[in-house]
Amino acid sequence: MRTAVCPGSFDPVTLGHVDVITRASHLFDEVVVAVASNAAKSPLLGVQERVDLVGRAVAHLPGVRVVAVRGLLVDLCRQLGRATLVKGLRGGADLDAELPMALMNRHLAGVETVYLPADRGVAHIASSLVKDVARHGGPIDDLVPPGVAAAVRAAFAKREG
Ligand code: COD
Repeated sequence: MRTAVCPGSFDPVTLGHVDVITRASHLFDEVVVAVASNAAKSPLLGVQERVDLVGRAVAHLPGVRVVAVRGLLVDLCRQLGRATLVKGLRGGADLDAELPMALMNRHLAGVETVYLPADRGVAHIASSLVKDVARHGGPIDDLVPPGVAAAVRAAFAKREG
């Protein structure tokens, strides 16, 4: 059984994430989407809400499930029988950020990382930009799966209220 782990902060999940997860599901027998924490980021949405939103966005994909991860990603990969990490690459900035992580994950546990080039139609989408547009009252509905825009707006309203 070939298992992929698609990790990310998913704060919030976007159509770019869904594209990578969908393509990974065509390449692997099983895909585990890992909602992890990025030490450099302070999330807008709680972990359970992120897991729920990703779960709804990928519910139509067979062989795909979503979990929350607290520790190291490589520990999850080991538990799954040395799963392969699958991530998306939008450009040079992603590569600069991703390469050290891939090398570290291989150093820690021999876990390999496979990169899928972002689809041109969604390569401009980043969770941080989605939040920035929403924070300023702009439209984000065509950047994220159904239900996510409302959750982001509600989170900002709660934060400001
Ligand atoms: N098109 C294609 N790919 C995309 C798009 C898009 N529009 N948007 C995002 N992606 C890709 C990103 O390039 C990334 O590969 C993935 O989707 C997730 O993106 P984010 O922004 O949701 O998540 P990040 O980058 O904040 O995730 C960082 C991790 C959580 C993976 C990292 O911090 C981590 O591994 N944490 C767990 C703890 C750990 O193991 N630390 C040691 C790391 S060596």
